[in-house]
Order: sequence, then structure tokens, then C-alpha cells
Amino acid sequence: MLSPEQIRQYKDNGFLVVPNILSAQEVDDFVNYEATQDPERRNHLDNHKLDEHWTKIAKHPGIVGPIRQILNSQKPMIVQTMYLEKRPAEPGKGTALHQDSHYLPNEPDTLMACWMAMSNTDGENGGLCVVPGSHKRGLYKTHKATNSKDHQVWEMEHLMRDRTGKEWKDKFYSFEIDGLDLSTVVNLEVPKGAGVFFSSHTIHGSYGNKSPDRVRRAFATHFVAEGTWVLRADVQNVVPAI
Ligand SMILES: O=C(O)CCC(=O)C(=O)O
Repeated sequence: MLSPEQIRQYKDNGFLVVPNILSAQEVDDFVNYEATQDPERRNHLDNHKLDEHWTKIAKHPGIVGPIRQILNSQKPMIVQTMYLEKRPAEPGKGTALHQDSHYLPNEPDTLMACWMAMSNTDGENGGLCVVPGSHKRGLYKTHKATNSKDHQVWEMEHLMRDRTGKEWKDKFYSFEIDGLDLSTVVNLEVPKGAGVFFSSHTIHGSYGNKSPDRVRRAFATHFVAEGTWVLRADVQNVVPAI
């Protein structure tokens, strides 16, 4: 459970690093299992529905308990899961700095994430970066990522569906925030087994792995409160985390 001080920090900064959520054994079990699986599966966002190893992490009480507290006791629902591995010295594999509500529009906006470090992570090996306090300034304007040296650059169309069943298509791309002052970006040092909780409006992302020998591994789960409508059809069938 988070202390009142941790919840205050989360609300003030838009993120919170919590150590020792997963034991070294729990991390190793997942990482070793995943090493035996086809990495193509990681392109799907619903492995938590298909694979018990993914379910175990996404529904871990050390993750879901704090999520529930931050969501004011509302029931957390899992939207998507991602396992993000960056090998040493892989160029250009970062995620452009963005806010998650640009990728996962949802009504009302209750989206938040827990990003678990599945290896020791920091600025050198492409760990998570955040802009503290950015969640207080609403959704920023964006453009397609331009820094293709440091970040993945892509474009994709998604089917959207509202609560009434009306459907349309929207174009998504590797969002980058307009006019972001890069001096406000903080590289987090997150040890293996620790997690970062952050809100859907907190600007975050990562750079490539510049370490000569350290893999960067992360497992990210995105949650909404029960009753929230996720507009993207591919991740609309949210499942209870508890
Ligand atoms: O780990 C990364 O590189 C970025 C993760 C991310 O953007 C997320 O979990 O929402």
C-alpha cells in the first residue's frame, strides 16, 4: 500500500517510483520464460489475456493495490500490456516523449500506467524519462516524432468506436510534444523489480540503449477505472485487474 506521502508525491509530480514491487525471482521467472517465446508476440497488446506469465505481472498485488488507491478505490481494469526490451548499443530504439492519452483516448480520462523495471534501468541503457509536473498542464499539442536518430518513428490507422457503437478511423503516429523544453526531462534510475506509476498526462518516453553491455527491460501495464470507455477498438475489451 502507498503511504499518504507517496500519494502526495504522485499527485504533485505526476509519477512515483516504488522499489521492490517484484522479487528478483519473479522478474527472472518472467524474463527467462519470455526468452523462450517468439518476440513477435510482443507486438500484441493483449498478452495479459492469453498468457498466464503476463497475467501474473499485470495483476500483481504490488501493482494493482497502488493503482486502486490512486484511482480512489475504483476497480482497475487492464487496457494493455507491453514488454519492452532494448538490447545494448541498439540505435534509435527510444519512445518519443508523449502523454498516453494521445495514444489511448478514454472517457472520462482515468488512464494510468505502471512501468516495471525488469532489469536495472537508467539514462544510459534507455530507461524511462519523465517531465515532473507536466500532468498539471492538460493535453499538449503534438506532431509526428522528428528525432528518428533517438526515437522510433511510425504511423498507424486505428478503428475507433464510441459508447453508442458509432465507428470511424483515426490516424496515430509516434507523438512528440510541440515545443517541449528538453531541459525539463528527467532520466529515472529504476532498479530491477521497482515500478514507476504515472498518469496519462505525464510526459514520458525513453532514448536508445547506449550501454555497451546492459539490456534494458520493462513491463508496462495500462489501466483505467471500471466504467471508463476506451475509444480504440483494438484495446476496448478491458479486463478486471482484481
Ligand atoms: O519504456 C519505454 O520506452 C516507454 C514506455 C511507455 O511509453 C509507456 O509505458 O507508456
